[in-house]
Amino acid sequence: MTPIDADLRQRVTTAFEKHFGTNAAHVIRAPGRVNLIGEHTDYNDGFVLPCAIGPSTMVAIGGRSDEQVHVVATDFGDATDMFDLKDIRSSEQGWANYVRGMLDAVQKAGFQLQGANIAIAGNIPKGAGLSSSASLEVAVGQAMLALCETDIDRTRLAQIAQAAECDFVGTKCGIMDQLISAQGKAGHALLIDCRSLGLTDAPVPADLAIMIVHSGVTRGLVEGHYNERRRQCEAAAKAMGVSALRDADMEMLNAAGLDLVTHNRARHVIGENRRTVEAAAALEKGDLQRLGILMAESHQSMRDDFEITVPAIDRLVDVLQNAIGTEGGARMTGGGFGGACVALMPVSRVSDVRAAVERGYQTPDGKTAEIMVETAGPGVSLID
Ligand code: GAF
Repeated sequence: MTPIDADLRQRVTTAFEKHFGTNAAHVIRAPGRVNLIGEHTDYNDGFVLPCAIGPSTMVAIGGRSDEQVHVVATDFGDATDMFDLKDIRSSEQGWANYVRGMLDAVQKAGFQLQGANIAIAGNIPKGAGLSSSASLEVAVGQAMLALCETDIDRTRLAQIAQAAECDFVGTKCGIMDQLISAQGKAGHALLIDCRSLGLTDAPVPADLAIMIVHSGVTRGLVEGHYNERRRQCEAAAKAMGVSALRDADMEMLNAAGLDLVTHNRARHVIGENRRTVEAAAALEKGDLQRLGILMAESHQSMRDDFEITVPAIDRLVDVLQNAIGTEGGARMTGGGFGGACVALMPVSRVSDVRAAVERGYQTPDGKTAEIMVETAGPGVSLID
């Protein structure tokens, strides 16, 4: 366990003991993720290339003799929640809906649950586009099933977590975030086929650094924009007579006569699927030049065709790309409208690139950006 994980474990178990007066039965860790390339392709049945990262959410859980669930969230000032497993409704506290939604979805998937006490602690920066919510869903689901001594296939767990987010929280997300949090593999990114849910290992070379830089623009209340993009993609697929944009190509798109905005949204997805599959091959070959070109094209497409970047993010990507040069690249990562950028480069270049970001980029409130250098880590696991 890393020292940071040990701190988080200490925080979550201490909160559990303080709040519930006993020791937890289990502690579960589910990681955040960074997507190397393949944005807004998952809900179009396409390809994504994420890896799990070090920052995570931990859940400590213990049983109760009734059918209630009592929750304490250390990252929200020890806010609490309480509900009955037989009657789960939406809460006014945003964070609580991920817990309620997940347990509702687990039950709807046919699993029998028991009452529980739950403490939550996380260290994934919120609003950074690094999947703090998916990791919470996966951790809560896995913790509850561990408490109930019930095994679950990890892909199934991810599907249930996705259903919780779509049906209970209301963001019509794809499967990427939940699946990589559940299935992540140390030292690897995963090329995920979001139609078959097939996972192909994409080893991350030991001398390749994964840098994540938070723009300081917090993603918040973006469900509306996100769901709108999804509707536009579905409309484009329908107009071309295919079940998802995964099955469309540029020839079909050019013949479809779509309005400009819908055309551009579809063009992003068609190009991004091709780039993602190519990037996985380039990563495997250690071809950093090609990776850099693909990442630059991906960013440009998110900026101009999918229109999900913001000016601060574009400036940050510019600084990163100039500092990195041709060996590696940078792009916005995640759903968009703020959050973080991902940059790939030889490990030997990290300190120069870090210095360039510190010199050349300020967050909108005038601060230095938070920079993380991550290695690809494992998916959800039982810590205790
Ligand atoms: C968010 C969603 F949750 C994912 O499913 C994915 O669509 C991503 O945005 C964009 O690639 O993280």
